Amino acid sequence: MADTTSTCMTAMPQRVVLLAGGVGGARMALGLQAALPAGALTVVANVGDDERFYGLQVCPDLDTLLYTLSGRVSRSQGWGVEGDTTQVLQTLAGLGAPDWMMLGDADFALHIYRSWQLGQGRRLTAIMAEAAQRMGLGAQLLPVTDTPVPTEVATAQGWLSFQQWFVRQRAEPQVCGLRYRGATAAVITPEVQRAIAAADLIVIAPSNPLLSIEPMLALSSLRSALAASRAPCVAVSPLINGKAIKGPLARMLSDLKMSGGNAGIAKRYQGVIDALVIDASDAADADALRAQGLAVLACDTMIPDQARSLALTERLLQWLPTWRNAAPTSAPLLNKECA
Ligand code: FO1
Repeated sequence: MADTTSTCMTAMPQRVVLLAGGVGGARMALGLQAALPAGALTVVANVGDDERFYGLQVCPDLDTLLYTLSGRVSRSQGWGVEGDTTQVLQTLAGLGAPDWMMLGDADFALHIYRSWQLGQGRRLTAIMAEAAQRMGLGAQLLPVTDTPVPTEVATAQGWLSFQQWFVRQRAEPQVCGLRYRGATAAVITPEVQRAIAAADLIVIAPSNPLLSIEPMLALSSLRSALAASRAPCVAVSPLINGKAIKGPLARMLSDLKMSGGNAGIAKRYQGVIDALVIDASDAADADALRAQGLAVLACDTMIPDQARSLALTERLLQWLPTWRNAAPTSAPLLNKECA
């Protein structure tokens, strides 16, 4: 978090860390990758969504980032590989085996490769770095930790993994709790530690706070690294017109009786962020957020494609040097790991 009395960014940031989940995070990453100098962007990805399927390690957020930043992502889904075939899954289904998780053939290959490499004792960080290099990414892509920290959803049927709840059960069971299992013991990797220590800007993507960002912030070592950083930390709100555009966020917030709107987002990131970018449709929220000590930019935050993502990034980078009067917030965010 920045000492905003002394921070004045005048030049293009040279080392930017983006904390990101899946689809929303990947779109933000695309704009940053295009706008920043080569090698300036490090994306730190959530691994709470990871799932074992046929004994394979599936990492939806890391893979969505990998496919998006390498230009391979399915444009219609926002995840998976564009034009991928489904021979393997269809063959499994014909054998009466589970097919609830839609994995294309090329995607299967990545999971086979990753699981084989993990079985050889390699770290997830090293495997993803190699995949990113071979796929020609212009950014560094890091899992927040090499330790499994599965996000689990409490329902009337008991605790479900996130993918079991979201994909297999179509997000239908009512949510009565969330936990980030193992997060209190897990630590960020040395690569993430170094990237944050060297950063001159930290951005939190417009990803789902409960499912993408907080599973990472539940690692106390990430909070400590962010607190020790002198770089400004800016979150982009995932809300448009005060609501989540799509996905399970709105439903979860209401099931868990958590306050919504941008005030709710600011509260969730209290003590971590110095500034919040909100959509122009929510400009009326700006004064109340500023009164809490946040710097606020209201602009178009809808990023359906690379052009709009680049426009948002450029707007954000232009605005950064002007915000130094914002005072930092102080109270830490509570760890919401539930029993
Ligand atoms: N989302 C779905 O709605 N249905 C699926 O069958 C599905 C499979 C899947 C496989 C690999 C992958 O990387 C992502 C996949 N997703 C699927 C998306 C994923 O469930 C979510 O978008 C993220 O976990 C939320 O960040």
